[in-house]
Amino acid sequence: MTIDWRPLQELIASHERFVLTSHVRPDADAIGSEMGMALLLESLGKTVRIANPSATPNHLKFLDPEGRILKLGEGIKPAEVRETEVHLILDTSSWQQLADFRKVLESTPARKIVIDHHVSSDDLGAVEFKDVTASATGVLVAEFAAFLGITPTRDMAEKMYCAIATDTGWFRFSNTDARTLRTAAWLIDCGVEPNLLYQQLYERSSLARLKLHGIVLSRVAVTDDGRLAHTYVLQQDFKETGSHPSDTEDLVNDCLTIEGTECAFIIVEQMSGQVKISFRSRSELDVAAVAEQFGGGGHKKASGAMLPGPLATAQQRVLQAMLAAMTPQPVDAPPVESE
Ligand SMILES: [Mn+2]
Repeated sequence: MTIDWRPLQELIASHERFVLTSHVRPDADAIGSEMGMALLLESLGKTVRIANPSATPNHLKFLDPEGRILKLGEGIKPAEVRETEVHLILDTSSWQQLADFRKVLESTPARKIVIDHHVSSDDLGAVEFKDVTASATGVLVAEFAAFLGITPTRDMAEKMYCAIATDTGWFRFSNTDARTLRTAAWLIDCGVEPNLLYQQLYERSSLARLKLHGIVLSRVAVTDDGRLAHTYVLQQDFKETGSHPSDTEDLVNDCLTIEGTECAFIIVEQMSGQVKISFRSRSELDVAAVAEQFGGGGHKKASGAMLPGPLATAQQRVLQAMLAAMTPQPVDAPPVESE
């Protein structure tokens, strides 16, 4: 699929002031695409502001060293956001994902544009530049630069590269295609040094986090012939290692690196005594349906729920629910007699 970028080129040529926005809990594709697009528009002499419904997470602040991305309601008021000619929405086309920005966007006099690669889609009243076959919004931003005949500066290219590299799990997810790698190669030609960005994105753990991972991974248990892996985190673990609840991210994914695993969950004890469960699946098992049994929800392959403690009781309940939801393992069927 190729996007016809001409209408966007014309829209940009005929307007001066732009606001860029992305989704709640922004990831590196959101932040990288916004920053890359902002630098691109500024190279064309445009005035650009960036405002999001959530603050930029600490680990992505290196993409915005000057702190120019503002949070709606904190760094920038809704009335100030509306003072623009064009409102450009990147990496989402869902009202839900825009949270508090919905009101602003519904009442803005500005022209609205969406650049996105997600399947889920609401009518935002925007001109859409959408390609669900693109691995990242960063790919689309880079392709737009190429369409304009602009060679990204190193700075611009780095933002786009981070967007693409993270949405493809550093080029290992199934969405990684030749187009992704061609775009990445072009950005490297523009000065990107991938190893430096990899360090920024993935090699800035604290010692406390690493020690927490050691403890929690040493507890991983498998059941049902290794198809289900699970582990848990106690409040005591945070105290002992000096780590934080956010340091438990990715641990459930690590459980799925064991050969033969189809699904996994992790239980994290909360200060309140409740427990938070994160579910993952890489099989047909729909873990959103399992999470819903406990009042939670999410996606088919990643979901979560909050249960009352104590941890051991919650663990038994969740284990039973997961085992019940998993399809029985195919056994060697006896030869069928023809009728
Ligand atoms: Mn994305």
